Amino acid sequence: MAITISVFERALDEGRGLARDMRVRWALEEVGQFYEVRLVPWEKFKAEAHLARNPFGQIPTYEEGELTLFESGAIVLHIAERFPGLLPQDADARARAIMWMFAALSTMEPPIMDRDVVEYFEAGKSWQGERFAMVDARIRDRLAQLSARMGASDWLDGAFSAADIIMVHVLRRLEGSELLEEYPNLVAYIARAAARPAYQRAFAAQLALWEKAQ
Ligand code: GTB
Repeated sequence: MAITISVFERALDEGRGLARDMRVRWALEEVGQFYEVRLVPWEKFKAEAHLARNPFGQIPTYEEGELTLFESGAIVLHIAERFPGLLPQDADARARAIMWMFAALSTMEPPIMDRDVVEYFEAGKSWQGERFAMVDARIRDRLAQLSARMGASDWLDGAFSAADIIMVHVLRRLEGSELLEEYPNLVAYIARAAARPAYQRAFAAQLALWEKAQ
């Protein structure tokens, strides 16, 4: 069945692959599924046609036959359940992989996204420095806890899974902040994931879009 995802017509991250369609592309590449891309220009995010796909007017969205999904975590979980390769067969291991997906989305990602809010939307505000320090302290706590749990493991829990896709993509948003460098095992974790051929195909696809838009 044909798969279509909605992505930024023109992302603002200069092809760094930080927008959340990267997770979906990566998951589809891991399971070997071809997909079409619908380019959504900024001015159409809140247009009726896109709101019908995602009531919040965001990307990514995912269409497969009659099914339309939004929320990158739900989409990656669906892909992992629909196609083999991204979730363990063993029921307990599968539950743990899904737990890690939630951990990435609801425990790691919020303070990391807050940092962008402080950096871009609170620039010039009198409280920006204080907020930066507070948010960075929260992020450091989370990174230290994740780093301690991962130790020398290659992946979050046994074999590579959908949870690693989400977690690595969440962590990548910190690249360039120097926060990650305090945790060499997390830096190595991201590098290991980024070396995967599926990651590289997904990254190249979104980069090509950005380059074409120049
Ligand atoms: N929880 C949702 C999910 O995981 O799917 C969040 C989706 C989301 O925030 N999407 C952003 C969006 O559509 C794009 S990814 N924003 C438009 C809006 O809310 O109206 C975040 C993002 C935004 C911009 C860049 N950039 O320009 O480089 C990168 C990433």
